Amino acid sequence: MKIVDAQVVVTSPGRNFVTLRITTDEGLTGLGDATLNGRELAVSSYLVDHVVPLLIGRDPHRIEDTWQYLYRGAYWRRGPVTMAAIAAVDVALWDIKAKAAGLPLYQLLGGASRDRVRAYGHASGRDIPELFDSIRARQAEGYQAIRVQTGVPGLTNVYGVRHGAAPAEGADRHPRPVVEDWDTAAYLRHIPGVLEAVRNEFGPELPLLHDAHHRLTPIQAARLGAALEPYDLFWLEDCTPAENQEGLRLVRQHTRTPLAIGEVFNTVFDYQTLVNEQLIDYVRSAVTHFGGVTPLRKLFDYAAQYQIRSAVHGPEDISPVGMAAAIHLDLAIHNFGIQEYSGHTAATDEVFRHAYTFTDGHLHPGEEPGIGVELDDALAAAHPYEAAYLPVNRLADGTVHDW
Ligand code: GCO
Ligand code: MG
Repeated sequence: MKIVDAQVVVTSPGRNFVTLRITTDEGLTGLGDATLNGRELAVSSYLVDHVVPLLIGRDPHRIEDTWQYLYRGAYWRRGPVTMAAIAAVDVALWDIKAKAAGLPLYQLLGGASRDRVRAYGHASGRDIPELFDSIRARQAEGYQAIRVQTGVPGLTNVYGVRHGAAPAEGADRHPRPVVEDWDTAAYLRHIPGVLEAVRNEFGPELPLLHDAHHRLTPIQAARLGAALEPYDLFWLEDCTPAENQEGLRLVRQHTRTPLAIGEVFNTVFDYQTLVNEQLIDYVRSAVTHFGGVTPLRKLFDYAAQYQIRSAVHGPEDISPVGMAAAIHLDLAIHNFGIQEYSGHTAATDEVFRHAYTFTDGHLHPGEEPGIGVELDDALAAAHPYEAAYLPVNRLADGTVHDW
């Protein structure tokens, strides 16, 4: 079998998605997600200008070899644009291989290690009553694990909380990033009381997660983790930016709140100290941003030696193609932890018809050969790209802060 064509489709059914479709001489096609929120066209160009010409004529079955060829062959390593592009190729080739075998992808990854995959959903509110309503709404949808985010008195915008028409955490369709405000001291004063109120209202059994979205220093994160211990979080996520992996030693020394990190990481090297020294409990990378199923499987196997579990990033900016690949992997690996899942708009689900299902708070990839996603080109074309950027944070004195 040979690759005869590869196309990049950029579509925006509510938000921008970048998809690679690889076609073989036997008529099999495979899809891969290359969406990088706010930098979509850079990945599209990387693929169209630099990768697609190299794919033509290659044997689609040689997934590991193609991965190494694209990673090592570029000379310039790592980085989100490169790794999202390689991820799209990797997933498209797995899709083709699984279709050629007539099997759903999870069967090629070793078969199911569980019957279904537990997902967590997002609840948020400007204040506690609104947050309670949001948690109840997620429970009504079936979610059995919930991430809680809340407004902070004195701040207009907080990560994960919707204000009017503005999206809670997505890239907004603006030609420039929207500016939001931030005050770490106000957040640290407010958030333990919120988690206490939620725990008291919803009881001891509901798994609760919280995302600090890279906004704290290690000592602030250490203090927050300790303050949240009585409320028994499933995890505290991205408590501090982790490019400086050693910073997590300080956090870990001071709290037994489980820690999850890694949605912005794109290679195993970003995790080495975190994993070797057991400084975290969950690895958060997405198939889409980590170079695909091939390297993410290796990361999970590495993490398993340290009893660290998976928690694949799954916000709305991972397309249904990236989500499907994640669910196949989740079903197959032994050290699965949890899968983030917020669903997509109805328009997105029409553009990307998928076999995976969400029932009683759990996902299943379905039994269609491949990853089980089809892209409707005509519908995709009806939703052209629109520039959209994630917000930036500024402190009261104007200093840029992590968003
Ligand atoms: C999460 C994340 C996301 C990011 C988004 C940025 O935990 O799901 O923090 O919502 O903010 O992926 O594009
Ligand atoms: Mg996050």
